[in-house]
Amino acid sequence: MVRSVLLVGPYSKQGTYTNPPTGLLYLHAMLRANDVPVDWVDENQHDVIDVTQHDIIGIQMMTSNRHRALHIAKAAKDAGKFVVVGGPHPTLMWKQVLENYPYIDLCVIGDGEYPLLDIAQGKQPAFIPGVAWRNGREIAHTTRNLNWSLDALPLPSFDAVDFSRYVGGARVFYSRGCGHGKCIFCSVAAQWGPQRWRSVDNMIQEMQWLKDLGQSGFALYDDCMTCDRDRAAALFQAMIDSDLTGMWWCCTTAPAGQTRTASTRPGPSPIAWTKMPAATGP
Ligand code: B12
Ligand code: SF4
Repeated sequence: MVRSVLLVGPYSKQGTYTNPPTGLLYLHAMLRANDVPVDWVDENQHDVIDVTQHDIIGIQMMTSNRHRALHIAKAAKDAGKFVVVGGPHPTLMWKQVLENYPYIDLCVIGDGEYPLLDIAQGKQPAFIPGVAWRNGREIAHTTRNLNWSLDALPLPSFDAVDFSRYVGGARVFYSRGCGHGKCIFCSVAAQWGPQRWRSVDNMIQEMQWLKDLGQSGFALYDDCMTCDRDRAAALFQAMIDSDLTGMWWCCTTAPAGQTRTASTRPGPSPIAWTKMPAATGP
């Protein structure tokens, strides 16, 4: 039996620069494409969270917003719902989460699209890669399948976003993970595994669609955009060729040492500015 899902972005003090929550929109798109009834709310934009209308309440959880996420999870469980959490915190801390918070039924470990679809379609956790749950007194888990075919994912549901509520443009990802992955303070490698890329065509398709939706600015939020210099250059060139040269920016890293190459190409460059971590470890 298919169960309906409410996706929740809990309040997290974000400051004034805000983007639509791409992770939740990827989940939304996957469920929608498979005829699972789904809605999403973003508490950062003052949406009211009504946990009574759906069968499953799926909550995004970072370490920094976990207290708010736990509060919502408890309210959902009190309303008799099946409570799923995903995102960086449960990906890294699923055992601790399930041991301490009985009102959480299941944690998704890593990429959430396929596991959440399986849950909504009623599959038993033991047969779903990348989940942890309580099995009697034990905490059980399955190993995740790294999704290397990011192009196969439906594009995030940007058509379900009221962009006037956000200050920044759409948060777009060319890859998941970081090709450097060695900074001792950083959890990206543990969260995402090795860096996995989308194709240039798939990126351009998404950017073109966003442009059609009235969005000419993109926040390329990859953790290390220039860890693969050739791929980065190919995307920048395709953006120029496709006239997708509105305001955009990306993150990169000093160890890759490649930003200069990417940003000083001859001819018109769409680059606006890049961000680099101040400390990048060994
Ligand atoms: C955009 C971003 C931000 C934005 C928005 C944050 C937000 N609330 O979403 C801003 C700039 C505000 C921000 C701030 C901070 N951030 Co930040 N940020 C990111 C970044 C670069 C991208 C997030 C993203 O969109 N990813 C892409 C999408 C596709 O992935 P996703 O959202 O994680 O969703 C997928 C899965 O996680 C999962 N999933 C997610 N939610 C759910 C829910 C359910 C129900 C299910 C089933 C699955 C699921 O499925 C999704 C699809 O596969 C990540 C790094 C990264 N690459 O993920 C860091 C990251 C999330 N940030 C991090 C940190 C540490 C911070 C700060 C604490 C930094 C600081 N010192 O101030 C602050 C905290 C802000 C706050 N008070 O909450 C850490 C979090 C680590 C952790 N243990 O939680 C990350 C992982 C980076 C890192 N270096 O480790 N951040
Ligand atoms: S380069 Fe960035 S994403 Fe990669 S390991 Fe270092 S801090 Fe993390």
